Amino acid sequence: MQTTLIILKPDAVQRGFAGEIITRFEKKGLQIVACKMMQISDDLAARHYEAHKERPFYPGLVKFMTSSPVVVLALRGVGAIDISRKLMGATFGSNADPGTIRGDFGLSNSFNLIHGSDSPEAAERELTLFFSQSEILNWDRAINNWVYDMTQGDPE
Ligand code: 3AN
Repeated sequence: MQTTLIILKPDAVQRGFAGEIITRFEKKGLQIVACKMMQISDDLAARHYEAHKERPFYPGLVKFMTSSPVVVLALRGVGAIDISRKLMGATFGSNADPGTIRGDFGLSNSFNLIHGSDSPEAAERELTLFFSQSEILNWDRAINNWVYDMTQGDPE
């Protein structure tokens, strides 16, 4: 099982899409193991986006991410990182495929609704930035035996 960090960005929250976006992940079968609303500080945004700090879009990105509350989630499942990014679609709504979150809900080339970790290393780093250990709940989900084929022991 992988756990990934998802951020519903200020535009998603302001436009009232938080519920619909979370529903897409739930319907797919990913398990919510942490969820909270928060306002990202300048310091947290800087740490989260440190890989991009020399990029021309960095100041605008930090301003956007700190401008209004976000909803952060930890989602768990087999292949959760890649599955989440497929559900999100290409980076900007202008060229994301219909059927994806970014393709269906946005058209901007800077406001793009959602962040998802792009590798297991990024997920580990980002989960630690946004959640304390006690905020991630390792709960047994009753529907697991129907989301996954568990007949061989491992989730398939
Ligand atoms: P993704 O979120 O699809 O992994 P990346 O890793 O290419 O996209 O970019 C990281 C973040 O930087 C994106 N979430 C996006 O919001 C922002 N970003 C990338 N390119 C631009 C740009 N040209 N203008 C504004 N923001 C950008």
